[in-house]
Amino acid sequence: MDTPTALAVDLGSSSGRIIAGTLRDGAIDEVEVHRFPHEAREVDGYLCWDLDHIWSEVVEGLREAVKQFPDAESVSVDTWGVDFALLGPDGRRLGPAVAYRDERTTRTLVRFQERLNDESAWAATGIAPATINAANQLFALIAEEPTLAEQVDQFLFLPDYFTYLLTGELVWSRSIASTSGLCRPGARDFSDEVFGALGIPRRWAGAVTPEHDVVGPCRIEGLTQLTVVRAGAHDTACAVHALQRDPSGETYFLSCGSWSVLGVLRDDPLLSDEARALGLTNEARADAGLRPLFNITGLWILQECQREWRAEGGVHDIVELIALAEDAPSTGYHIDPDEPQFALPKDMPNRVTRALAAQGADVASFTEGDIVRVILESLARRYARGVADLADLTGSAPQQLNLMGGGSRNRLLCQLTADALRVPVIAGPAEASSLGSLLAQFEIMGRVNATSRNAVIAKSARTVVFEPSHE
Ligand code: LRH
Repeated sequence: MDTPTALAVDLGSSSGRIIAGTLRDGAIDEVEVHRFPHEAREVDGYLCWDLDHIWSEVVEGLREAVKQFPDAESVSVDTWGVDFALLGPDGRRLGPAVAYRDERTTRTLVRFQERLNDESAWAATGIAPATINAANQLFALIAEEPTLAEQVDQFLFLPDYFTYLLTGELVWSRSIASTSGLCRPGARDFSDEVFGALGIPRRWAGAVTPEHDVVGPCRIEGLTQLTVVRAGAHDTACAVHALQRDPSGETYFLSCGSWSVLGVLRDDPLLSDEARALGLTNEARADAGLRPLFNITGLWILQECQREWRAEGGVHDIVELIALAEDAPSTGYHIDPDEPQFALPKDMPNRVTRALAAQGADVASFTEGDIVRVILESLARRYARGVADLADLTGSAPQQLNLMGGGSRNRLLCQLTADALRVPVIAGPAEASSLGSLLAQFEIMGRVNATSRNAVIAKSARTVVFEPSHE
């Protein structure tokens, strides 16, 4: 087959995509075969993912993909970080899959910290302590639902859960495990110390294993021609795989979706007290090496405003909102996206205007365009601070910033970021996770040599350069 095709199942926290990629003349041509929205909903007092719905959309999308691309040979699943499914002794899923924004981990935080305080958690894992971490979620599960916990045989991180449904194989993939707060620094294995301190049975998980391998044949009817591989289980790890290395120095990246994941490529974790105090977290790449980064509440703030404005019948289309924000002069007021209230669902326009009013802004006159500008300027300022912090920690400032993911389509955000950083922003690819997944799949299947990665990315990724403006 001269033009092999691979399929990426790329699951984000608000939509899922099945993308077919065909390798032709050293470039990957992507076709979005299926896209579906999904969201966490409240079930019995917990905010939960509808994994059955997601799974049925994945199977439907893959069936459509093999119909359109009958020669498709491989598939890999990536998802957002930190969430997991529970399995009982019969291998079936137990209970709902609670979402990381659920507040159960806030209720159990004091008890968590009595067993593992922030300093010890950081020293044991190199991961920034956060209530969303799988470690916190498993602790909350045991604390709040002991009867359910007693029935648990194993937990699987979400991409590994879908890989299990596709193949019947149980795996704990390094890139996704690295987001959990359960691994030793560098994420080559789980930390027995952390499991022990939190009272999480160590038998609930197997060994962490490196990705970029073949898992096995797909066992789902109609899809048995596909070889299931692990290109990268964590969506951000896939996005980072689609990154062209910066020949002039450190490669800095900003993966821009609901989260703004701002980091740098390294071989070793950054574990200083300074890194801890700044909230750095050392996550793993899918091939090898690490990506020390800051997980910043990102376009979620804007998405939640859009949701609210849509419900109220206001302007909510993203293209229209960006155009309004471009025309609106700066208000001079900003929010701090790190404030925990901006990571919560609901009531976002009020949260933003309340924070601005507290600084003295006359928010009564603020339009949607003003609020969008405030949010985007605030994010750009936060990125500039994060880049400066990373430069201090690594001793090397970036010559440019690769801004990938959906946010790369937001030209105002790209321009404001270039202005705030005073370096060019290379915006794109927008579908970075799927490109990274497809590229890695071709490497795993022997279709692309790792040494020609940069060349394939250069030919495949659509990018636009934003130069800092001179004012
Ligand atoms: C982005 C992301 C991010 C975090 C979050 C929970 O989709 O994967 O890297 O881990 O989800």
